[in-house]
Amino acid sequence: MISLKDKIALVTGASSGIGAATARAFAANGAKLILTARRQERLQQLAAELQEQFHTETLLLTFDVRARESVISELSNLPLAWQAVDILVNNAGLSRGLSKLHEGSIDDWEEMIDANVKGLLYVTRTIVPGMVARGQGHVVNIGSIAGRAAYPGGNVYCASKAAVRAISEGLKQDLLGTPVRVTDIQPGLVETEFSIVRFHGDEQRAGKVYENLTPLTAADVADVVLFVVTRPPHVNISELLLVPTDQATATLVHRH
Ligand code: NDP
Ligand code: 8X3
Repeated sequence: MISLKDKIALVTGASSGIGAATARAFAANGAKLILTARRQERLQQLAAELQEQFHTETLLLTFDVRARESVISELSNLPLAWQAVDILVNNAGLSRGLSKLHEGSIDDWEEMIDANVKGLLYVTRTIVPGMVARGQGHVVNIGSIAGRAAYPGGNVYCASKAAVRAISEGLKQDLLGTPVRVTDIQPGLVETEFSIVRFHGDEQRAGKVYENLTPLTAADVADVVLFVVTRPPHVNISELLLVPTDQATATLVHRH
C-alpha cells in the first residue's frame, strides 16, 4: 500500500461535494493539498478546517477550469515546493439541465463541455508532463455512471462523461511504459450540490432526485478515491463504477 504522507495531491473542484470530501480523506492520511475551485471563501474554510484537524499544508488556487490561459498559467507557475504533484484528481465538473436534446440550452451544453471535457484536458496537459519526467504520478478522473450509457435528458452531460472515460483510457495507453497510473471513477447518485447546480438553483427539484432512496455521500466516493491511489505501484484500477445499493442503472432506482 502506498502512503500519502507528504505526497502532493491536486484536487480540482475542492470547494464542495466529492472534491472537498477527497481533500478531507487525503488530509487525514497526511497528504499536502493543492485545492482549486472558483469559490475562494469555500476553499479557505476547508483549508482552515484541515489545518486545525490534521495540520495539513494547503495551496489554494482560484480559477475557472474553462479559462484555458488561467489554468495553464496558474498550474505552470506553482511555487517550487508544490511543483512535484503526485496525485491529480480531476473532479471539477457539473451538469446543467435535463432537457431533451432538441429542446436543450446551448449555453448549458457549452458550460458542461468546457468544464467537464476541455477543463479536464487543460489541467491534465499541464500537470502530467511533470509526472512523466519525475517517474511518479496518478491521475484520477471523476467520470460518472452517465459516461457508460446515456439516459433520457442526460444527452450532453452523458457525452461529456463518456469523453472523460475515453480520455482516461487514451491517457492510460499513452502513458504505458511510464509508472504514471490513470483511473476513471464512475459514481452513480451522490447527494452533493450537483443537482442544485443541474437545476440552476431549484433546491426542491434537486431534493426530489434523492427522495426515498439512500444515495452515496461524497465521503463514500472519497473512500474509493483514497483506495485507488493507495494501491501498490504495480496495481492500476483503470475504472470503477460505484452506485448506491438503491440504484441498479442510471434510471433504475428503488425508492422506499
Ligand atoms: P458539486 O456541485 O458539489 O461540486 C462541483 C465542484 O466542481 C465544485 O467544487 C465547483 O467549484 C467545481 N466546479 C464546477 N464548475 C467549475 C468550473 N467551471 N471551474 C472550476 N471549478 C468548477 O458536485 P459533485 O461534488 O457531485 O461533483 C463533482 C464531480 O463529480 C463532477 O465532475 C460531477 O460531474 C461528478 N459526479 C457527480 C455525481 C453526483 O451524483 N453528485 C455522480 C457522478 C459524477 P466552484 O463552483 O467553487 O468553482
Ligand atoms: C451524476 C450521476 O446519474 O445524475 O453523474 O448523471 S447522474
